[in-house]
Formats: sequence, structure tokens, C-alpha cells
Amino acid sequence: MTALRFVPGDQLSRCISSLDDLESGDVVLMCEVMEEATYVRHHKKKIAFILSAMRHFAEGLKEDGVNVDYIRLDDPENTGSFAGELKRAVARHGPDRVIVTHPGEWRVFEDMKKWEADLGIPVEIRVDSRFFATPKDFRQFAKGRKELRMEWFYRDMRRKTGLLMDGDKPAGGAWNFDKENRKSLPENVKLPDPPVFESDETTREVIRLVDSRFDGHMGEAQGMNFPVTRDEALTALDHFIETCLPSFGDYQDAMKEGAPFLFHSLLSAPLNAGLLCPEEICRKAEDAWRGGRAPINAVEGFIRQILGWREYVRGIYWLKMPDYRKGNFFGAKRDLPWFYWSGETDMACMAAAICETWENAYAHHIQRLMVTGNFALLAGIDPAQVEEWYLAVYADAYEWVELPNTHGMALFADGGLMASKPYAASGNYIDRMSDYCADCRYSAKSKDPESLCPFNALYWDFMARNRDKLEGNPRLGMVYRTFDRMDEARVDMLRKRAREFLDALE
Ligand code: FAD
Ligand code: DLZ
Ligand code: SF4
Repeated sequence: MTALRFVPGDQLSRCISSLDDLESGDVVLMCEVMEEATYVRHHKKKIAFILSAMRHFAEGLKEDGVNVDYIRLDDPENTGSFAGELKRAVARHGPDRVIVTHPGEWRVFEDMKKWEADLGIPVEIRVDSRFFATPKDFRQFAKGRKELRMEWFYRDMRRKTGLLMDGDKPAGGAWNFDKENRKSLPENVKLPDPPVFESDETTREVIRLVDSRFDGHMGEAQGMNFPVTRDEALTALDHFIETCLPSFGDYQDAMKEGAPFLFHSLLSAPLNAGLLCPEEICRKAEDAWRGGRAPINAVEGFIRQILGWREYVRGIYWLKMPDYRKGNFFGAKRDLPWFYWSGETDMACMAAAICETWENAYAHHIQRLMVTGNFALLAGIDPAQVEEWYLAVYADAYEWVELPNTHGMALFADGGLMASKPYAASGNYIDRMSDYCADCRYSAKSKDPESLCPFNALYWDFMARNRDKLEGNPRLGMVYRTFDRMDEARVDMLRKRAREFLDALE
């Protein structure tokens, strides 16, 4: 009895269910394939990260005596797809069955369902047990509910896991400390340096490969600084808990020119690839609070991101796919402006978020949501093009987590399944939460049409354009009351500037 156990590049965990009950005659198949590297034009640092992490994971298994069949991207026989490589591996090893863990993306799941017929042997698809909730658990949560709100799901997950619970009460006396987590960054706060992970020969070889094969993809592979082994990922986790977590809550929503990481964990790429497990991250964060090393607002805010938001978006994805991505609530159809790929724009906030993305294959949540996401929402950019961009440019991006965040949270293209109102904001929000406006050619405070912040013009134009769709939303009543009190000449000027600005994007 020989099983072929297939491990794709986002399942690099020793505890992955496809490796449970591994026997000595079994073969573990891992393959670098062009189809995965190019289904969107992934950032070069993302490809370098994943291929290097895959190679290190395979080496670790081999050192432990596991029979690993590893196919490199530049193998001349490489067929370029998971299905093709499985077929070749079945011919090489003659296994009696294939074992896989449920993949992270619908696209791959659809393909996987055909493998049994194509390969002529049973294909066992196991549950991905690394998450706190299975898609079935989420369906149960969603059943009969008119509205799916993260907060209710999150409280259920706290109760289920016992994370930050004192008996049946939330630890610290409240479920949520978000009100304390919206501070802008004072000038004198010292920011921590992120840990540096030196490239070894494996990473250097991958970087050369990426440089030679992925011309035209965003960014540079050189300088990739994500942890590529479990040990490095644990170092990153410890660094975050000890150095950044205490201030994580306070400055979670802040943005600063030249400071792409602030107090964020940078753990999403290693976590989503499988090098860390969500439970160990949350337990360590809780220990830091219980040990008096981090305040409750930081620890609760951080755990909510992983136990709440991360699980919630995955639940939405598997509940609603494949139709989920088809929605386009506002009928947005403008093409994605070219500056999303180059960063060449005179809006300082957009230039910072995009150039940092170019540089690091990373931007923190508020940049993604309230700068690039907010702009795409206000400007009416076609959701499919925006989604493709987010999927390509971030090292942590897989469709299960990217799509609900982009389609649902940032663009409100699902009409309110994910969020109770669009995360639309004028330049005043960006001005309050960042120092970007100080060096911008525009001004968030200006009333002069020439220097008027595009976000301000676009915000009111968006609200006016979509009044029929949004006016009934109880959370937007104030916005429309303010709009109706605005001077007619000012509204005309704002909408004229918005039109000119949008025309110039064409
Ligand atoms: P931290 O700020 O340190 O947060 C801690 C962890 O919480 C993260 O590592 C992540 O695992 C989790 N988390 C936080 N917010 C979310 C969220 N909204 N959804 C899921 N997990 C969350 N996250 C991805 O992992 N992959 C994506 O492709 C992705 N695309 C996004 C697209 C848009 C438009 C938006 C608004 C958000 C997206 N996010 C995505 C969520 C979030 O922005 C990133 O998880 C976060 O910025 C990663 O940086 P960090 O590890 O420093 O996070
Ligand atoms: C993202 C990615 C890339 C760039 N390359 C590979 C690869 O060559 N081999 C592989 O196994 N996985 C890769 N991945 C991750 C996959 O896209 C990811 O595992 C699936 O999309 C999840 O369903
Ligand atoms: Fe962005 Fe407007 Fe501020 Fe310029 S003025 S940085 S465009 S918010």
C-alpha cells in the first residue's frame, strides 16, 4: 500500500492532515509549477518566498527520512500544472491512492475534483484542520441568520476555544477594546525594526530563478525578507510578541510615511503558507497578556484579527463561492489605473502604499483598506481587476482570504454581506490617521479646487452617485444629512473635480 501525498505551497505544516498517518513506503509530492506562479502575475518576492519555503520544507522532511519527490520549476520534464505533475508522479511511483488536504482556493478545488477520474486511483481530500473553524462549522453559524456579522462569530469562537476567556466571561471585562485602538502615531514614538532573515543558498538560488523567469511581474525578488522555515517563522513570532504586540492595539490603524510595518506582526505570509499555526500565535499573545507583558487592548485586538477576521473571511469564501466573486453592487467598471502597478501618482498616500507594496510585497491592513481599497471603491474600479491586483501583489494573498477582504470589505461589491456599510472615507480620515498629507501636492483641508484632495471630491461624488443604493443604510443617515446641508455651489465644485479627476484616469 503506497500513498502519494501531495503538499502544495500553502500547506507547509508538519501537522497538515495529508501527512497524518504517513507510512514509510509513502511518497510526498511537492512541485513548483508555472500555472500556480502565473495564474495572476504574483509579485516576485511572493514567488521567491513560496518557492524557498517549499524547498526548505521538503529538505526538512527528507532529513527526517521521508521519501519526498520534489519537482523544480526548471525541471525540463515539468508539465507546469498540479494535474500534470500528479499524473507523472503516479506513473513513477505506482501508488494505490492519492491523499491531499482541501486546498485554499476554489480554482484548485475544482481541478482536484477531477483528479480521481484522470488518475484512475482514489483521491482522498481531507479537511484542513489548521483552522479554528471548518467550512461546515461556518455554515452552521450562518444558518438562518439574516446578517453575518464578524463580531457574533468571533464571540462564538472565543467561547469555543477558550481564548481570552475567564470561565464564560470575556477576559479583561469586555469582548472588544477597539475604541482604544484608533490612535494616530505621535512624532516621538520609536518604531521597532523588523527581524532580518539572511538568505541562504536555497533562497539565493530561488531568487535567481525568479529573476530569470518572471520578468514583467511586480517588484524585485532580491531583498525578500519573509521567514522561509518554521524556525525563522517562530523567531518572527517571538519578535512580534516581545517587541511589537504591546503597542499593536494603540497604533493598529495608524499610517506613517517611510514606515511600512509600524507595530504589525508581518506574520500573514508565513501563517498562510503553513509555517505557523493560528492557534500557537493566539496562545502566545494571550500568554503575553496574562504574564503582564502586553495590555488587553493590544492582545484582544490582535487575537480578534486571527480568531475573528481570518476565520470569518474563510467561512464567507467557502460559504459563497463560486458565485461570490460575480457580485458588483455598484456596477463599477472603470479599469484599474496603471499607477497601481507603478506607484506613479501625485497622491502621496497612494504613492506610499503602492511603492511600499512594490518594495515589500506587503502593506498593512489600513493601507490596503483605507488607501488603495478606498480609492478603488470611490473611483468605481471594476472589482475583478482590483481583486486580481490584491491577489498578485501581496505575499500573503490566496483567494480564500484576499477575495472576501477585497470584494466584500474594501469594495462592498457583495452589497453588504461582509460589512454593514462601505468603508468609504474622505481625505480627512487619511489626514487624521497618517502624516501623508503633509508632503502631498493636494490638501485634505483645502477648499480650493486646484489643491483639493481627490479623496474628498471622490467621496462626495461616490455618495451622490450611489444615493439610491446607500441612502436607506441606517449607518449612512448622518452622511446624507451632512450632504444635504452642504452649499449647492460646493457640491457642484466637488462633483466637477471628481469628474475631471476620473476622466484623467482614463
Ligand atoms: P497584523 O496587522 O499583524 O494582523 C495579525 C494577523 O491577523 C495577520 O497576520 C492576519 O493573519 C490576520 N488578519 C488581520 N486582518 C485580517 C483580515 N481582514 N482578514 C484575514 N486575516 C486578517 N490578508 C491576508 O492574509 N491575505 C490577503 O490576501 C489579504 N488581502 C487583503 C485585501 C484587502 C483589500 C484588505 C483590506 C485586507 C486584506 N488582508 C489580507 C487582511 C490584512 O490586511 C492582512 O492580513 C494584514 O495586513 C497582514 O499583515 P500582518 O501580518 O502584519 O497583520
Ligand atoms: C502561490 C504559489 C506559487 C506562486 N507557486 C506555487 C508552486 O509552484 N507550487 C505550489 O505547490 N504552490 C504554489 N503556490 C501556492 C498555490 O497557488 C496554492 O497552494 C493554491 O493556490 C492553494 O489552493
Ligand atoms: Fe492622500 Fe489627499 Fe492626503 Fe494627498 S491630501 S495624501 S491625496 S489624503
